[in-house]
Amino acid sequence: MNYENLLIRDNDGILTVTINRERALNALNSKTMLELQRFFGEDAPGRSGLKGIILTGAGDKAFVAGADIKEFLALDAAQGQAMAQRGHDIFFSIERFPRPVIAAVNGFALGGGCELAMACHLRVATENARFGQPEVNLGLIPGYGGTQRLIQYIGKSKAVELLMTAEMINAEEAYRLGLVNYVVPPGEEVEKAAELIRKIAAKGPVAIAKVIESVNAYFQYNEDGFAREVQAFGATTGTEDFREGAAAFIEKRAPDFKGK
Ligand code: CO8
Repeated sequence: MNYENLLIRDNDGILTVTINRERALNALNSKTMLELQRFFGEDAPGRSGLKGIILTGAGDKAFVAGADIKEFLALDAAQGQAMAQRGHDIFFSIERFPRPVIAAVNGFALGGGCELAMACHLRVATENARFGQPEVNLGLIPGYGGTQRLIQYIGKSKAVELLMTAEMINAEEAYRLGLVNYVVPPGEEVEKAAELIRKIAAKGPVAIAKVIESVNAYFQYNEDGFAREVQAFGATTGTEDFREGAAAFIEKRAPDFKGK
């Protein structure tokens, strides 16, 4: 398992996967997404003795601060839609993984980072963690399942508020809303996640896989909201507003949206 942006540590069948782009607050660039795809699609499934996986971010500031904004500046609508679809497929492979996958959220979990944490089965957050879907600040919408999974965890009312205002919430509020399972002091998040995996590893593995499969089935409605999100994300990627929002982020200024 050779990766550029993922650090993998095996501790007695518990794999800790650290997204390792600390200087960009672990933002998900395409290389990292490809590596997550390879890890969850090819390397992890065949691994014998695997008890579970912990996903975390390098450093003490961020879990993942989103998709890498600098990389998708020039995308048109079709490319944006394709990129969102690829991200959905990768995040589904996490959500459908038959062993427990736990996000150890050690700081900012924004945009694609919040979406990544939500694709995991459980979330342990540090007291300084912050969650949010700030895409509308950029003239975008979430493109990795955020409009669907945020509602699943915290309900429509609060989810719509967070999606429309782009407000961040702290770990305590995320716990109160049901977005995270545990809040721990910084530095204890990986051990807490490992403790949960050890507890689950003592149960029947087939039963655990079937719990995951059955719980996921609950959310398959007639209308495919995930497909709708992919199309809608593509539509926002092609806008002048998005170019302006992303340029404003990079130039560290407020955006001037024109509604086009
Ligand atoms: N992408 C790229 N670079 C980033 C990102 C990001 N998402 N977040 C932070 N960085 C970089 C900064 O540009 C900065 O780099 P540099 O030093 O070269 O300027 C470095 O990380 C440190 O960041 P800051 O200086 O901004 O650190 P602060 O402590 O001042 O602020 C924040 C921390 C609040 C987290 C701030 O960095 C921020 O607001 N980041 C952006 C958060 C965001 O908007 N995330 C959503 C991105 S969009 C998204 O995730 C869409 C998902 C779906 C994609 C679908 C397919 C394309």
